[in-house]
Amino acid sequence: MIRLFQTHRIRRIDELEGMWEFTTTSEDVEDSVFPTTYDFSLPVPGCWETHPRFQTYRGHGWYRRKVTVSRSGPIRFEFHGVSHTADVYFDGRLVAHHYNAYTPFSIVIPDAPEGMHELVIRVDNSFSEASALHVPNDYYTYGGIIRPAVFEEIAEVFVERVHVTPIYEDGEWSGAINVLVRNVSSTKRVIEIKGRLADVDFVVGTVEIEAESSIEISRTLAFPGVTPWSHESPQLYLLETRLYDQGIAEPIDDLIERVGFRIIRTEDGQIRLNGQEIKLKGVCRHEDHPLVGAALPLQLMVADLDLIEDMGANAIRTTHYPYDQRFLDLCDERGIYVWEENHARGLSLEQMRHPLFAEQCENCNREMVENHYNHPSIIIWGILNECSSDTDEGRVHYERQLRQLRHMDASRPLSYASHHHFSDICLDLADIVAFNVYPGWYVDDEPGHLSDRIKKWADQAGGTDKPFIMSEFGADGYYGFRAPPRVKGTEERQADIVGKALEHFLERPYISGMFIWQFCDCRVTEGTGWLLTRAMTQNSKGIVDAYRRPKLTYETVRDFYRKDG
Ligand code: ADA
Repeated sequence: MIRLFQTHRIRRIDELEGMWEFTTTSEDVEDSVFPTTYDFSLPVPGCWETHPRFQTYRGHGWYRRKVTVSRSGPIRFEFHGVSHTADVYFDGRLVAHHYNAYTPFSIVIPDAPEGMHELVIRVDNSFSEASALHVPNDYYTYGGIIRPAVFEEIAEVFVERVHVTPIYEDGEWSGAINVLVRNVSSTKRVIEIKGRLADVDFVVGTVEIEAESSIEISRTLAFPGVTPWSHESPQLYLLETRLYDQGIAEPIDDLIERVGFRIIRTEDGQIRLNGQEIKLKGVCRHEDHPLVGAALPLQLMVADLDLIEDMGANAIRTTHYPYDQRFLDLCDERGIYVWEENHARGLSLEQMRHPLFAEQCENCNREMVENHYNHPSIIIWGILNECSSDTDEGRVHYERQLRQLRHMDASRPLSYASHHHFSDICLDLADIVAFNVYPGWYVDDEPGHLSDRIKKWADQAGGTDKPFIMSEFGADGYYGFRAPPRVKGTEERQADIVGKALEHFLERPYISGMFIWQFCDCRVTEGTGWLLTRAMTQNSKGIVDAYRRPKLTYETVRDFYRKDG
């Protein structure tokens, strides 16, 4: 399942879920040499670490399967996450190269002959020279086709993407609809796009589209009487778009999206949804589970959200990468507010100087916004967690990436989580000021005082009148380790630290939101240095452990989040 609703009624699609053949090759083997035998069979979606032979394997993994084209013509593949580099071969020909585990990509083959074809994907999760964002880190970069993939038989002209931007003016809702149409044929075509949303039928437009090109068609329409989307009432509407080729009565292609009508703004130091101030009571989370790695099935996503909601939280920060769209669909349905961020955690200035850093970040930003634009749950785009926002050279990257995001989406506030409490120089660039703080864990400060001091400093460092968020705070707690002296690492001490922070943060009116680090324990990359030698090779600051068993902190969070309105 790629989404929680049907995305096409006309286009023929086949999910590529199931067992694929699998093998590995050493990195010294030349790129052009294909494996001759595939001795294993692995599930897709899935991570190869779930197989006993590959629990710590890092390198090249080859996936192979057959696809059947029912008629000669254009076909399309959509991969929602291959970790972390993919080379896709169709009948032995390289048709795509993609970097980044956490963003979707698609491939069109304009002239696939009818019959059976071979699809091979060489996946690479090694920390090579070519990787600026996937580096040994405080989470694990798994290997495999970790998110769903689909195979589609498309028309020569098809709907590539639809974006809807909700507008609220003079007490009325409308929506700016933008449709991207692509012509993969060798002739110019005239097409018409029609749609239906919230019981309104409409024509988006009729256009001429050149051979082998794309075109955008836009129209703003009124949608009277829609119920706005909010946490309390997460009302969603299906948007059906149909594409008509000139002279043909029946539509030749379609795309169904889901939208919610809501406006998210920052004003007077507050985050406002549909004009009302909201407070984010959230958790940070990694997509990770010992049994499935980063390839969480729907059941586990639902179970995570059930626990998160049970604690009284209303928000999630997708640390530290864009999420699986099924999870975002669930957040849309449940009215969970989402801070979604690009993929970059704790990169030093040295690491930001990697020659591919800017390009890989910009691709990640673009793929994140293009694919996740319609989710009403996403209320903040974030970038570059704990990177070098305290240097002039780092600022160039923050400025460029925030400009890129603003250009692609002017409807959402932007932020980044900083750990440079008294030396950050990029606060003026963001709409929301956000700091990761660890009072009681990495520093001894009392949480309220620390927060007040940072706020005071941020106000004169470019952050004045902007909402202020505590984007991380927490402490290690090893599941089952309980001891009367409440030493660091016990469940008791973790609950004390998180409880004290919540007590102080929740009572401060200037704090618009908070995200506890973190929802569940997660695997980290093994290495040297304090970060990569964490006990049990995991980050143990979860409120629940890696298997989702609640620690003492769970009750503490539940008490505070539920008590607070
Ligand atoms: C940072 C970082 C997290 C995690 C955390 C910790 O704030 O953003 O990814 O590493 O510290 O546990 O130390």
